[in-house]
Amino acid sequence: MKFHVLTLFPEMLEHGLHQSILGRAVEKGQLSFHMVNIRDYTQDKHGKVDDYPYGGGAGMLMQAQPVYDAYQSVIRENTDAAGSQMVKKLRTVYVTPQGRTFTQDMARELAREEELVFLCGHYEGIDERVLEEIVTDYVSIGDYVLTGGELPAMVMIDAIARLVPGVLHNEESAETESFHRHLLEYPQYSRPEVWHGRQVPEVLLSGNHRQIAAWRLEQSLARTGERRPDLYLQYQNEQKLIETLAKQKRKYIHMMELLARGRAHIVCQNDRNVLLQVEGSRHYALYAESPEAAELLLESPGGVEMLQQKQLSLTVCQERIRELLQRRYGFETERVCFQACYTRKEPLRVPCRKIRPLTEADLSYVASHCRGYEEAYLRRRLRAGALLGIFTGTEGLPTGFIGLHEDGDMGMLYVEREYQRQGLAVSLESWLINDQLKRGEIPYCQIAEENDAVVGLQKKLGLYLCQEPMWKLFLG
Ligand code: 4GO
Repeated sequence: MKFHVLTLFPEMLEHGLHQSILGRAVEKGQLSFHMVNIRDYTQDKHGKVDDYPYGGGAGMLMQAQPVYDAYQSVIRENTDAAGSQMVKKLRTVYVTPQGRTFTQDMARELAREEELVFLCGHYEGIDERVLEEIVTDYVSIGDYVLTGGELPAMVMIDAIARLVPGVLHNEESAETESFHRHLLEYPQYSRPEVWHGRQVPEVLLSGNHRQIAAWRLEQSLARTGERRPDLYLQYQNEQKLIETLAKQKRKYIHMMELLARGRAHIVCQNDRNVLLQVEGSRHYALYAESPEAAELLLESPGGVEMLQQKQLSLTVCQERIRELLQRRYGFETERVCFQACYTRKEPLRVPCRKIRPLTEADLSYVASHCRGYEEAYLRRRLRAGALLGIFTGTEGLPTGFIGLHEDGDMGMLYVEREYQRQGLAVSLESWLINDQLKRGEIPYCQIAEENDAVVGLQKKLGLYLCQEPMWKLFLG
């Protein structure tokens, strides 16, 4: 991932961002930082970049022209070598106390971009006109005023960069780490076993992983209740929703898992009716106990905001609600699926174990056998280590693959024609199921109506097929 930073003080970021974990990621080529000194773009012969504000008032403002030209240098560098006029639109973040407050969810969303531009103001700020032309996102790190945007830009870049696959050392990608949202981390201890007369909690020395996990959850709950009662209430609310959905597990497995895995947040809710948004995407899921309740939800602020979006997808699991959404809001049915979930705890036997994650180097192979998905999407999934290949051929090429979608369902299953009927699909899916079980997740998939072969495979592996359909609706 590449970060461009427009600033009057490039050294401030240059130094800070090349240390420790981020510095190592730069060396490994996973991140790159490109600082642009706005002063290099002034047309003033004394190097001046600021001037007095019209209408009077304290301090100086950064002028539009140098900021604009610095921005253009980044955008132009992005056009291809042939000098094509196609200018890539990059998300451009202006760090300002007037922005939306930066959160972990926002960091996740921004981490999906391949390139980002940060604009740092100084003095009293920047001429409004250039902001109107180049800024896509106004973001703040909190309700306080600083002398410049450099520190907040570094804060955001750090939070975003650590989510880029491969930047953190641990094998588990940030996406698959099983951390419960809305809960603070449990306390941790390292050597020595006794320090200042304080013992490391006994259970952590026991080697009993189940007990350790239970103790840590208990600690997280107690700590969150004590230190962040606001988060604790959110957590309790989500747990209640999960319990409601669990009463119709086969039907609402996707919503349960999205919540349980921390992959979605609640857009709006009244009582047990809820609209979820898959983190950092335009995918939504609706649970409502009646068409009236669905309507009430979509007429509430979060719902209205969703309806104003373009190109959104929404899953519903009730015919009458689908009809209402079609009639009242103009939703169209994109496809009908049947969900299947693996609700047992026992891992499956994997007959062939020649399986390993695919990498970005396999992009063209995957893309050629995975029609209907954008290349950028497949690249992101590959980077996240979410695609598994099976290698039973002779040439070191995969003979099939399977993947985990961004919103949590298994899919993208493919086996080369001449390797079919040898149990490769069974091995791939069993492996992926076991992987999810280790993280305490319930594996599930969404099968298109007509796909008998895939339905057969799910039954064979012991997944329960939901008899009622799910509709993926689309609003253009
Ligand atoms: C961002 C920028 C605070 C934040 C800033 C923040 N202060 N809370 N100061 O994220 C324009 C000139 C804004 C100085 C800058």
